[in-house]
Amino acid sequence: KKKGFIFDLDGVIVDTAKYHFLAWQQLAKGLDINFTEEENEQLKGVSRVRSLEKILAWGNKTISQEMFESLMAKKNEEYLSYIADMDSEEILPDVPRVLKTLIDGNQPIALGSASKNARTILERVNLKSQFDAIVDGNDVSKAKPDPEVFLIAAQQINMKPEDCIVFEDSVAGVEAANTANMISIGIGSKDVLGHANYVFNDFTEISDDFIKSLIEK
Ligand code: B16
Ligand code: MG
Repeated sequence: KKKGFIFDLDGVIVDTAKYHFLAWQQLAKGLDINFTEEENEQLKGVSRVRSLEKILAWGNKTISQEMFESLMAKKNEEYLSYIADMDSEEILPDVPRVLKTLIDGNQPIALGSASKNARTILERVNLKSQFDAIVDGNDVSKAKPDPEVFLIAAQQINMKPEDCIVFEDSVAGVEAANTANMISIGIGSKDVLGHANYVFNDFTEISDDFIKSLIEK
């Protein structure tokens, strides 16, 4: 039997949320906006444009379109400087084991990320070759919670949505997977991801037997 396994990137394969946080915090500081880690939590899975809109709204700021574009570029430059130093040591625990189990079982694997930097990051951590398809922020017109990113990923690995399983760390991403009619597996806290079909704190809690049971379903 075959199932399509779709992985989110930030927060699932690597913890880049901390780098997004540093870059957004720097930007907020320049605008005299206080930006907290709790607010950063709400930016997980959210596109770059939408993230900046939210930060400006929290800080009660309005800026010109030109300024908006230039801040987005600045944020990304800063973020890129952090991810430039990444290597495979930053892959989250047991992600390589689960990928290996899937590859050994001939299961199609795709990436479904909101990030426009997804390919760069996968290259940095040396995982790009493990994916049969990569769909990221450059390929979609509608951001999570819209299911577009996962539906395109399913199409690219020739799987029906109902035969796909999505690993996600964000509220918006789990919602996107559910709307796509896929099985959603939340990676993180049950309190935040209670709307997922299954929730695990991280991949160390996901056994090979569990993966096999998903394939047999
Ligand atoms: P970029 P994911 C998302 O990635 C991040 O969770 C989110 O915090 C970020 O703003 C978004 O990518 C866009 O990233 O600025 O690199 O295009 O979790 O969907 O893999
Ligand atoms: Mg994520």
